[in-house]
Parts: sequence; C-alpha cells; structure tokens
Amino acid sequence: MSTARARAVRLTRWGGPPVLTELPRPVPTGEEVLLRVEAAGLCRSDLHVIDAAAGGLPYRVPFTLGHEVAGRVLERGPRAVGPAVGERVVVYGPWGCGRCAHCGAGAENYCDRRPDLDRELAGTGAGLGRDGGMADTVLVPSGRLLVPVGDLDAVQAAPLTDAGLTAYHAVATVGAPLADGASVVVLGVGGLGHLAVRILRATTTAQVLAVDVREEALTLADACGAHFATLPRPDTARVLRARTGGTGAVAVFDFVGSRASLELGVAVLRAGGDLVVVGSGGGELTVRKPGALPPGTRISLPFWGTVPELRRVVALAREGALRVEVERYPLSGAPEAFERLRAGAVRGRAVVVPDRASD
Ligand code: FEH
Ligand code: ZN
Ligand code: ZN
Repeated sequence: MSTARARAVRLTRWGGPPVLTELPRPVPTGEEVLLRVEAAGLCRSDLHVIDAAAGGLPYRVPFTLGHEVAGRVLERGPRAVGPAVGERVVVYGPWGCGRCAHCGAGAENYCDRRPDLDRELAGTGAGLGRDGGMADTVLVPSGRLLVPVGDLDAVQAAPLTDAGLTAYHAVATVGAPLADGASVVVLGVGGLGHLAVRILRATTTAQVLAVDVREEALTLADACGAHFATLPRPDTARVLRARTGGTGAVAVFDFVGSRASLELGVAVLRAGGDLVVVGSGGGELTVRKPGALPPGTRISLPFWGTVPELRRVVALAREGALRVEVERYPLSGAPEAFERLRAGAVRGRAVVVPDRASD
C-alpha cells in the first residue's frame, strides 16, 4: 500500500448507510490498473445493495460502492495490458473470470463461472462486492476491462458503462428489425429508459412510445425523441395499440419490471414480439399456453452488456448521438444523491465527481 490516501464512499456494514471515509491508495500489482476517478454514476442497484440484509448478497463488507466509473489511468501493474498511464477511460463493470467462452468474447456479464466467482471473489464487479469507483481512485483487475473515451466529458462517460450499456444491450437483444412501420414501447424513462429512447432514435427507425408515472419523465422522453409519451392510465394499452396501427409493439422494453408494467407490456405486445425485462421491480409473469402472452412472444432478461457493445456506446456518445441527462454532485454529496434516487426525484442519472475543490 502507498502512503497516499484516497476518499471512498463505502458500505461498512449491512443495513448501514454509505459512509465517506479515507483509505490508503491501493498500489496495482500484476495485471491491475489504478485509475484516478473523474466521475461515478449512481444506480438503483446500489440501493438494492445498500438495503440488503446480511447474507442477502454474496458480498463481504466493507467495500466501496460505484459500478459506473470514468477516470484516467494513474498507475499500471508490471503485467498490465490495455490503456497507457494518462489515458482517459471508462470501466466495464461486470468483472468475470476472463477465461471462459463468454468472457473470451467480451461478454463478462454472462461469465460461465459467475456463481462460483461471486463466492470466490466475493463480488460481481466494481462496487458490487469488489471496491468500486465512488472514490478518488479505483483498482481494476485488468486493462481488458477498460475502454478509452478520448476527450469525452467524464460526467457524460461514466453513465455509459451501466445505464447506457444496459439500454444498448437490451435493444440489441431484439431479433426483429426495428425499422419503418415498427413500434416499440419503453416502460420507465429514468436513468436507463431515457438512454434507451435516445439509442432507439439514434440506431433504428422504429416509432418509440414511452410510459412513465412521472410528468417530468414524460418531458424527458419527449426531449430524447420519443414519438409519444404518456402516464399509465386505465386505457393506456388501448391508446398505445392504436398508435401502433392496431398490431401492437414489436418490442417492449420494461425498465421497471413491476407487476403493473409487465401487465401493460404484455397487453401492448404484438404476436411474435419481444418482451425485454430489464427492471428489477419484483413483478411476475405467468408463462402458460393458452395464456395472456401473445403467441410467439419471446421473453428476455438481459443483464448489463458486453465489452464490444460498450465500445459502440462510447462511439455513439463521442459522435454526439448519445447524450446523458445528468445531475452532478460532489463525492461528499453521495448521500444526498442516493436519497434523491431513492425518492425517484433524479432526472436522468445522478453522477458524483471526486473533485476536492467542490467537496
Ligand atoms: C448490477 C448488479 C446486479 C444486478 C443489476 C445490476 C445492474 O445495475 C447492472 O446494470
Ligand atoms: Zn447498475
Ligand atoms: Zn468467465
């Protein structure tokens, strides 16, 4: 360990609040790479972690939160690969074994050794059982997990690694062409949903219909290019189906995952359509034939995304095709940002910046 110190927002006990504290700055060994963090996004999954009871997750406290990270390479271990010292990067968040077939293809989000890994390494990745990037520095196991971002603003870059990548992977999951004449529905226009609307408008010609329970989220949906946005009402399924010309949506992206959102999604889905469930809202669906699901329905439960997809998301942002709505906080403002996130008050994505000048 070096004598230098670094601040970090840490979960120090199960059921306790995130705590801003100071630690010795880690020294990278082997393949490890140390970053100076420039920005870290907040996610609803952080709240699930913070609220977890002891034994509820395969993680060991204490650890630093933050799985949506952008920064600059500060120091590399002797066997490090990838970006050089001084290069600006984002961190691919799901840290797999790096050796299985999925990891070899850059799909560490679907690492074949995940359950063992969670136990062996006590963590899914940055800020998820392993020390994350809601801190001055973050130690990344390998340079294979870093994607260069050039001069992209860090506050814009950090949310691409989770909100952006997860939304992009969800859209890429759909087999049918999202082309002229096709309609898709986005349920939930928050940190992920607003980027899904922007990604759909930037990469497809489908009609995008959005639903959210908050008026300000409908305004955000419009700003992101949604063709129509509405609050959920008793006749919303009829209204949405009418806007699809009666056939229904070729894909529904549910970023809420509640009983109500899943029921609405099924009610507006076209026969042979894709129900893409991203949100962890605790809702359940009954899969039965015959049943409520239209014939030919494909259900997917995508998780995060792949390294090649993260490169494509960064490229979209660098060419100006993908802009993140952010609320910016100093690192010391993380507790306030978490409370706003918990209250559903954040517009877009909350991002903390470890900027001593503003802390
Ligand atoms: C992370 C860990 C576990 C569940 C879900 C997540 C998402 O926030 C990743 O996008
Ligand atoms: Zn997340
Ligand atoms: Zn693996």
